[in-house]
Amino acid sequence: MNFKVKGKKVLVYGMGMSGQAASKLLHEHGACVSTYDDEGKMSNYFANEKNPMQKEYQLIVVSPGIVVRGNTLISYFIRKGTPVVSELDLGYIFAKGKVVGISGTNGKTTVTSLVGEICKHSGRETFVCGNIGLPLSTIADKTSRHSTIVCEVSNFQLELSSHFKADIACMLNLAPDHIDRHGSFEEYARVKRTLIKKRGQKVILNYDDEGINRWSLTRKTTFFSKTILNKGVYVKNNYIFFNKTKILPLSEITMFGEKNLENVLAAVAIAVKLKIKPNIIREAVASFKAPPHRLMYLGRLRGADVFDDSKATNISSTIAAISSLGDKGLVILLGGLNKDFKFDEIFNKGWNFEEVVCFGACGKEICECGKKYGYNPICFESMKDATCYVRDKAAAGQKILLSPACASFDEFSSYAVRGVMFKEIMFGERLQIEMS
Ligand code: UMA
Repeated sequence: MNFKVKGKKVLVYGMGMSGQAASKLLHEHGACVSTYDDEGKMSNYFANEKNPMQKEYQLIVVSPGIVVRGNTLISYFIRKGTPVVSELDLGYIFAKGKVVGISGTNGKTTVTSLVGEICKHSGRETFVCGNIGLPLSTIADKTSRHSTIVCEVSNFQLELSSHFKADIACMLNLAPDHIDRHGSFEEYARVKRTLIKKRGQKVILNYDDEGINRWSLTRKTTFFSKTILNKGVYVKNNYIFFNKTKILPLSEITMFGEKNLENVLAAVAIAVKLKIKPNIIREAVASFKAPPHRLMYLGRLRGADVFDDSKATNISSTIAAISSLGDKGLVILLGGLNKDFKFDEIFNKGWNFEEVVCFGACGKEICECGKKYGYNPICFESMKDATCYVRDKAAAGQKILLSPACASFDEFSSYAVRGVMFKEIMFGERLQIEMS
């Protein structure tokens, strides 16, 4: 791609992981880098601007966490005609090799990790990056034309990306999320769809997801499904098939729940499109363990089974967890920071929860919603208080599930910290008490 940065004045906006990686990459390619961060976070290596709108730049690189809609700095430079690209675009421009882009509302990290493991197992030079926690710009210069880059792609990253083109683009599912950022579900879906709209891509779509199964744009689309298809990746007689070829039996999948079956099917579809042999796929899937905080079984407390699904930060993810475990004996913990959701879908299915326990910034809102449908939720200020309550009442036959349907940022720095705290309260403190 003809994209020269040498000698150009470039402003990198946002000094988190992405901005730091982008600055370094640009500097290594001869750009004159300046940085800017709304929170005043500084770069130790480059000029930190105070008033970037008073300067001239030839390129602006934007971090994914920066909300584009209504951003004064971004609109100022776009109006001026200065090219504005995302960090994902920048990394892509300098990366070499085959790019796999994986997006969707839920399951992105699991599928990205699994595809990465399958690729590594096949002996390929593999880079796993993107929203999973490693900016594409960090690894771009390490790649070669033989590399396979497996990139988890978020909507935040896609929003300003016009260059990024995945050779294999996979969309897992679509459900309302991040409406607070995008303004509407339609806009969220439009941004997601840009991943699969580039020419000459191999596209992989979830046949079972009504939100996206009509997104098929080319004959090159491969579908995956939990039910039988004529072709593509599908389940028949407890086996995963690709067209007529048996790939692996479901019994060899170590991950739990329907959603994880979908995740495996997506990963298998990507792997077959990468021309990886069935026996390699089978071995890698059988030895794969899901990343933490995704409907993760933590253990048993006084006969109650305890599950950490802290990664469920939207309604569809929570519903998938409830469907996987079943409502019988289910004690569900819901709450945190609302991302502009209504919670009716959790309560309007007639599920017979054993108890609904709400917490955090939107705990009361969830409680009120539950009451409309005849439930009697109990509400706590904090996740800690809610968890102590369920821990102290844990009893045989219960399934205790943290699947909050909300972001964690009202109380925690991430869903992972929330999940760790949940486990510590459920098990750690009890062990300490028993030992003292
Ligand atoms: N900042 C501003 N102005 C703003 C917002 C932020 O200047 O309006 C500054 C902050 O002060 C901070 C920096 O930008 O210094 C943070 O940048 P960032 O929010 O883009 O975060 P990074 O550290 O670069 O991490 C990003 C992704 N974060 C977000 O999309 C919010 C990480 O995904 C990703 O792992 C990383 O790049 C590597 O690619 C996290 C995430 O929460 C895990 N993603 C969302 C999700 O999964 O739901 C999309």
